[in-house]
Amino acid sequence: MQTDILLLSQEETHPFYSGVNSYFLDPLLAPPALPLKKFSAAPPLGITLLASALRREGFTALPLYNFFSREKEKERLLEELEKKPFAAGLSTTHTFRPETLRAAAELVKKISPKTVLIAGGPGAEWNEDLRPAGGYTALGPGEGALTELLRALRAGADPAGVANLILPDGKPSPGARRPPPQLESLPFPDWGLYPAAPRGVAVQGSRGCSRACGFCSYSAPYDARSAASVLAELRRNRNLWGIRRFRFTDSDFAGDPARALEICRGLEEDGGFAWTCFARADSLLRPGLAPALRRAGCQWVFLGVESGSDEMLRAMDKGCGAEAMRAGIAAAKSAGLGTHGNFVVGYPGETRATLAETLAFVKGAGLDTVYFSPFQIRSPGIPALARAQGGLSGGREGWSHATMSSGEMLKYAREIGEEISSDPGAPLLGSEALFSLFSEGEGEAYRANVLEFFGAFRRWHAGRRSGNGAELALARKTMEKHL
Ligand code: B12
Ligand code: SF4
Repeated sequence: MQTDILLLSQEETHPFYSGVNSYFLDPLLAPPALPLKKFSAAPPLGITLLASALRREGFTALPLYNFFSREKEKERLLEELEKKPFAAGLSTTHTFRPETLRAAAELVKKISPKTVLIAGGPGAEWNEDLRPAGGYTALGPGEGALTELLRALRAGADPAGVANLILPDGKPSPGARRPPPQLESLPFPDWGLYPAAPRGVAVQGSRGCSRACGFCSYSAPYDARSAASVLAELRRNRNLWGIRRFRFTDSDFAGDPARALEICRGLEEDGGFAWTCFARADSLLRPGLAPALRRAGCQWVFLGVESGSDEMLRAMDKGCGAEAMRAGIAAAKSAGLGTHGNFVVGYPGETRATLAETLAFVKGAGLDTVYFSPFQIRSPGIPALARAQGGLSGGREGWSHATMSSGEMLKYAREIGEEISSDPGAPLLGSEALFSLFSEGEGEAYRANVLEFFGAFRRWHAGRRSGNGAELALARKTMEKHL
C-alpha cells in the first residue's frame, strides 16, 4: 500500500547565530572533528505529533529525521521514496537554509516525481524562500491543515478551501486563517514510530505566548493543555518507551502557576523524571513554585532575561525590570535549580552603555550558564519591526536602527562572549541547544556534567588565547566524554 506521507526534518545550525555559535563549534569541529552523534539523536516533536495526528485520522504517515547527517536514516529515506509516497512534508522548525530545503525537495522529486511537496513550520511561515516550488505550505501548527489537505488531495477535491495554507501558485488559500485544533484534542506523540525509542524527548504542554516582547516572533495565540493531559503523556512515554527525560517546549512553563504546580505534584508523586523548561524569571517569584519544580525533577530553567538594563527591558516590552529578573534567578537558585540566562544583543536602543549594564548584570546575578542571542528579524511580524522602533529597518539578512547595525551587534556579541569566557568569576557560556547531551545524572550530578562540559569550552578558549596545545587537547577530551 502506498504511504500517504513521509514527514521529513533535517536539523542544522542557524546562519545568523554562526558568529556567536563559533564559540562552541570551533572547539568541536577543529580537525579531527569530534563526533556529534548524541547531539542530533532526539527525534523532533513536530513531525512526530503530525504523524500521530494523521495516523489517528487513518492516514499512513512516517516521520524521518536528519537523513542528510545520518547515513542509516538516509538509506531508510531512499527506501521509503522508492515506494513512491503520495506526499512528503518538509519541516522547517530547524531547517533554516533554502538550499537545505531545496536539496530535500529535489531528492524526493528525483526518486518519486509525483510526490506532492508540503512544507510547514516557523521557517516556511516566515520565509518564502523556505517554501517548496510548486508545492503547498501550511501556516502555523500543522495538524489541522495537513489532515484537511491530504483528505482533499486524496479525494481529488480542490484544496483551495483548506484553511491556513499557501497554494502552489504562492497565494494563500481563500479558506483564510482559522484557529488550529486545540492542543487538548490532539493525540499524544507516538515515539514508537522510530526504529529505536528515544531516551529524551520534547513535550508541548502549551504553545504560543500571551505576551508580545518586541523581538519575539513567537507570540502566536496561547493554548495550553490541562495538567492531567500533560501528566498522562509523560506517564505514557515512561510506561511504553521508558522515557524519563524530557524538555518542556512551553515558552513559560511557570506562567500559569496553578497548572505548573499541578503538573509538578504529579511528577513528584511518581518520581524519577529529569527535565528542563523555559520560564520567565518573574514567573518564578510565586512563593513555593521554584522548589516545586525542583522536587518534580526539574534540573535547569532557561530564563529569558534579555538585558541587564531597565531601559532596554522597557523598550522590549518585557513586562518586568532587572530587579525582578535578579529576584527570579535567586528564587530558582535557592531552590537548587540550575539557571541559564538568555540575553538579546542589539535590540533597538542598545548602545555600548546598555551592553555594559548587561555585562555587569551577567557577572553579578548568580546565573550558572548564559547565552547571548543576536537580535534578529526572524519574521516580518516581530513587534519592533512593525512599529519601526528606534528607526529599525531591514530583514532576515541584516538590520539597522538608530543606535546599531547588525554588523556592529555581531562584533559586540563576540566581544561580550570573549569577556565572559575569560573571566573565571563569570557564569559559563552555554548553549541551550547543547543541553540535550546531558542524558545522565540528576541534581548535583547533572549540574556537575553541565559545568564540566561548558567549563571545557572555557578552558579550550583559554588555551587558544595562550597558544597552549596541551590545554586544548585536555579540553577536547573532556568535551568528548559528553558527546
Ligand atoms: C526543542 C527545540 C530545540 C531542540 C531540538 C531537539 C529535537 N530534536 O527535538 C534543540 C535544543 C536541539 C534546538 C536547537 C536549536 N534551535 Co530550537 N527549539 C526547540 C523548541 C524549544 C521546541 C521545538 C518543538 O518541538 N516545538 C513543538 C512542536 C510541536 O512545534 P513545531 O516543531 O513548531 O511543529 C509544529 C508547527 O511548526 C508545524 N510544523 C512543523 N513542521 C511541519 C511540517 C509540515 C509538513 C507541516 C504541515 C507543519 C509543520 O506543525 C507542528 C505541529 O503543530 C523551539 C521553540 C518552540 N517552543 O517551538 C525552538 C526553536 C524551533 N529553535 C530555534 C532555534 C533558532 C534553534 C537553534 C538555531 C538555536 C541556537 N542557539 O543555535 C538550534 C539549531 C539546531 C542546531 N542543529 O544547531 C527557533 C527556530 C526559529 C526558526 N525556525 O526560524 C525556535 C522557534 C526557538 C526560538 N523562538 O528562537 N531546538
Ligand atoms: S520572549 Fe518569551 S515571554 Fe516574550 S513574547 Fe516571546 S515567548 Fe513570550
